[in-house]
Amino acid sequence: MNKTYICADIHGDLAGYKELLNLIDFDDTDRMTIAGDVLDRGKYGIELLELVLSQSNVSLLLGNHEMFAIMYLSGELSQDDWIRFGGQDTLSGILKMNQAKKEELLHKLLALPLYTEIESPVYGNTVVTHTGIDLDNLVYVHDDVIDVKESIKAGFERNTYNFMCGRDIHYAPTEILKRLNQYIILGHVPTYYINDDYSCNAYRSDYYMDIDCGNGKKRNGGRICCYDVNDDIYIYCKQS
Ligand SMILES: [Mn+2]
Repeated sequence: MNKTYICADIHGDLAGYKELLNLIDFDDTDRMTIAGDVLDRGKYGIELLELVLSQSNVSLLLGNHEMFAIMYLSGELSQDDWIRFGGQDTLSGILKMNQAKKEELLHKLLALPLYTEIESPVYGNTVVTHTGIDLDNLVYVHDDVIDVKESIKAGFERNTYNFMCGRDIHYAPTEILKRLNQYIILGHVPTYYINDDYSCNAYRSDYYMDIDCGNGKKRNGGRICCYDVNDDIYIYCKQS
């Protein structure tokens, strides 16, 4: 009851998402933020997108895979390139749509926000976003403080592709991280690439938390991770 959850990078796993909602007893009084990448890799990206957009207490943020769909629908990404990025099944779904349906989808995708803020008992006012900051477009309040929200906006506006697929927070040295003015919860990079033990557990530092536990690549042991903000615990879906 009245809980706040965050997950990320579900990647077309409709059954896994439903399993997660069951596991956490998600009800109308709870809130869920999905920090991007419901599309691609898994089979049911379009269906998953439709479901989360229909849930009034679930909000979806823009991930690079939603951006790929926007680029494809806007004629800025070729089918071959999208397939290379894992878009095969999403593309098949879109190819079955008529023009009106495609336009409706594009309209919905363009409305997805880049970030949101939640109140964390551990970290205070916290930014939730997909990739974090773009190291090539940091906005300084002064020498010692980087404005996280302004950096996200600047990175996206100056070079959307670079912001989504470039040198993100995972490449940031500690001198940069310690200047961030807010804690960040994000996904995008599967945590087995970051964790010292290569595990599919959430990654957590003093500056940010990555909860993409690799559900897009289940063969690597990847799974859905959900962060329970109130109780400061992680809930993992077992592999289906
Ligand atoms: Mn991503």
